[in-house]
Amino acid sequence: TRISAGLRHAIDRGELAVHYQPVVELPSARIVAVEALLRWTPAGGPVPPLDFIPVAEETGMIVPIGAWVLDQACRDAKAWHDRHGASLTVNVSVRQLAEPGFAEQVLRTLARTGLPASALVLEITESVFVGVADDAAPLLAALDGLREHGIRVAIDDFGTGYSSLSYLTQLPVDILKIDRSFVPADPADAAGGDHAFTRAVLQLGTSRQLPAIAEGIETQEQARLLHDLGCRLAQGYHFAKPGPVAHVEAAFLRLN
Ligand code: G
Ligand code: G
Ligand code: MN
Ligand code: NA
Repeated sequence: TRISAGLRHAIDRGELAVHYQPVVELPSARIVAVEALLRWTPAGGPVPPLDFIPVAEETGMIVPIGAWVLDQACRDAKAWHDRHGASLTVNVSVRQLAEPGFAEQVLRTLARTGLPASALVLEITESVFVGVADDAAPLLAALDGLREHGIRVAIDDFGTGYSSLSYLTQLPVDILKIDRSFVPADPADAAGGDHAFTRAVLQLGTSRQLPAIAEGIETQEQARLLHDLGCRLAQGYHFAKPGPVAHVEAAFLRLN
């Protein structure tokens, strides 16, 4: 396809860029981390991640592209960690995690860029952890190896993958990212049954010391509701949209 053909040259042609979206603490809205989000702009104009990332995964191109993202993001985040103590979260596909030598690659990147392991969070989508019992074992082992070095693991899009809450207690994870579909659009609407799930996840997080990040916070009311429910970390357009390095620097000046 056109996408897979174009992706093969995307790195060499300098068409890839990493944007960043702040993760903030509630209620202060100070930035405590940034999420790296890949952008691809070939000659014809930008292609949305939801269009090209699945193709990159199917073709295996996500392996070199993911390595490029990690390197770029660690270099950019080094300064934010030095100046503000901010962490970096990077999305990792199961295809990358399954690659032999992935853990070594991550450790080499940290050594090269000077970002400490304690400042790196790898985001894995919840689907990696469900319904793949046998094939999952080596992936979970790879995650555990990284965690032994102090790298943290977050479950992304949590709540969309149908894993039971109790199953969570067996997974090698440090952070839950509550998918934005579970954040009530209008907190004043008492019919919003979404509360129950969010509340349960936050309670589980408290009992197991698993911090949660609420995604997709678009209004002050949502931020207040999540804080009232006991959520300490949030991300969303209400605080800052994803943007290039200069955009993040401005957000640090505005919020920290
Ligand atoms: O930035 P945006 O909302 O358009 O991202 C859409 C999806 O693309 C998100 O689910 C996100 O996890 C995924 N994504 C963004 N950047 C990367 C990346 O560098 N690697 C992988 N594997 N997924 C990414
Ligand atoms: O799957 P993942 O959580 O990695 O996807 C992150 C995506 O969510 C990014 O593409 C980003 O652009 C998008 N995003 C971030 N904040 C908001 C928000 O407040 N509202 C909506 N609708 N999307 C958001
Ligand atoms: Mn993510
Ligand atoms: Na998500």
